[in-house]
Amino acid sequence: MEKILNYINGALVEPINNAYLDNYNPSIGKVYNQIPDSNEKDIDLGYNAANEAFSGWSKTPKEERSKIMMRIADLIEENLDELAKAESMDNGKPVKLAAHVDIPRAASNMRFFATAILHYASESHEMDGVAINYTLRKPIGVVGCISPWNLPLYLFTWKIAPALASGNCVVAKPSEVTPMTAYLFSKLCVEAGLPKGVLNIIHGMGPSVGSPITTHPGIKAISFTGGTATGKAIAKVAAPMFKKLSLELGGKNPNIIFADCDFDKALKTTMLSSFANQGQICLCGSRIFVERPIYEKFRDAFVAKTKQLKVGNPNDADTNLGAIVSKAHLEKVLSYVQLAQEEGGTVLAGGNKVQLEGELSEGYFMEPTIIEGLAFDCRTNQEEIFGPVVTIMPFDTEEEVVDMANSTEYGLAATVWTQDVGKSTRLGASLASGIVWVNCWLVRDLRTPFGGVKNSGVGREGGFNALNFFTEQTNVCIKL
Ligand code: TXE
Repeated sequence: MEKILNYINGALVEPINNAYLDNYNPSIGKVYNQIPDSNEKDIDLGYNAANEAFSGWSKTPKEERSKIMMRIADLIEENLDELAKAESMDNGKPVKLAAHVDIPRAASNMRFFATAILHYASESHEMDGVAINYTLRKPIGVVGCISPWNLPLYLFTWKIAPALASGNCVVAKPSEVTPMTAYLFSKLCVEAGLPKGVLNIIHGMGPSVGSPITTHPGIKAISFTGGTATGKAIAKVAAPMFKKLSLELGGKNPNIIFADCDFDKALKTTMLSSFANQGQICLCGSRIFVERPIYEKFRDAFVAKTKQLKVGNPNDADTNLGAIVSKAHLEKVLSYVQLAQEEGGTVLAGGNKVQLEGELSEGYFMEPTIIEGLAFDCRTNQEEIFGPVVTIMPFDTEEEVVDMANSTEYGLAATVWTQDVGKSTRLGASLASGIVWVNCWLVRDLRTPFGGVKNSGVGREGGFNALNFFTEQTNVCIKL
């Protein structure tokens, strides 16, 4: 059985303890390769390699760093088919989605930060003939990047690219649930000539690999995307060590549909914002609020379209939903359907595990699910489910829907459908959310601030925000 390897000091290596974990293909429900079960000793090796490489990499001219990153981006594109198939096999998502979204975005992440660093400038403050201040922005040193399973290579590169571009060396941990594309990526880094030690990718579990990254005294900044509970645990250990922290956590996003919307566009995009990637995107709109005059019309059209979605083989071009990422996660998502019914909800579509045939008979498939009749403040409407399950509710006034939308502990993304500019600007201001999309969803300009408020996270990624995060400032004041 194929073994995934760690990438430390420029080489692909076995974990020190030679222990491995099983890696499942969620579409067939079977182990298909093995992943290093690394521990703090491998983190020490990775850290030492990164620390050694730092002086060279941080002094490498930006243009040179940029060129190497651009070569990695080219290699991602040249290997798009292989990467997309690997992502699908590891995560369960349709190959088509990985080929159109995940892998192209990984290349864009590398290219975006490879060029952003060339345009990165810092401030100067002149004091009326007294002195002039200028701000130097220096790389931090060795930084840690920890990423989740839902958009594996996409989110992994979203962190690594700005860290490397700004001259840091990295110890990175992909999710143990979806390690494959990070492994293939490490091979591309070797091929592209990334100097040894600049990036170290170490595989394994959260407690044995993620935790030693967050507690390592030499790793001065942590960029993390994942669950809110894990984010809380990381903040607890990293804050007293005065580490810089960027936390991208969960969401329970409202999708607000006013009666004056472009109905067809709202419906078409709601299909995606509800069920893309089996609903396993932290930006998915899982609470749908529809203004009462169009509630029944929208609900019926949405239910009819959802029933037509194909849950099936991720390799088929006409598959809309592939497998849920793991057995444990499928069980968690199904338990929320049960909870919703206990809380008085009615399942309008889906609600069940899907039993496919042949090779896929043991896979973790689930119907896209719509639930009606729940109070906005019940558990189903407050807790992150992170699967193909949405709730739908009517509303009467703008004030009421803003209150319901803002009622959760999360505040990552919101979507608003209206033709009224005044209403959209009012909601843009009053929704407690890091991102508000009006008449669209998941339209991403990589320069914009990305992140959430409340328990959805701390800090912002994207554009110069990410370069600011991965640099330390020194103000130099010169007396005139
Ligand atoms: O996340 P975890 P999981 C949410 C979603 C999902 C839940 C759990 O609700 O159901 O999180 O998913 C590493 N110190 N999101 O289990 O556990 C872990 O190995 C350091 C939202 O995947 O947070 C993995 O690499 N690291 C989300 C990463 O943290 C630790 C996307 C994320 O794992 C660690 C995915 C520790 N103590 C899930 N424990 C989003 N916002 O995009 C675990 N890890």
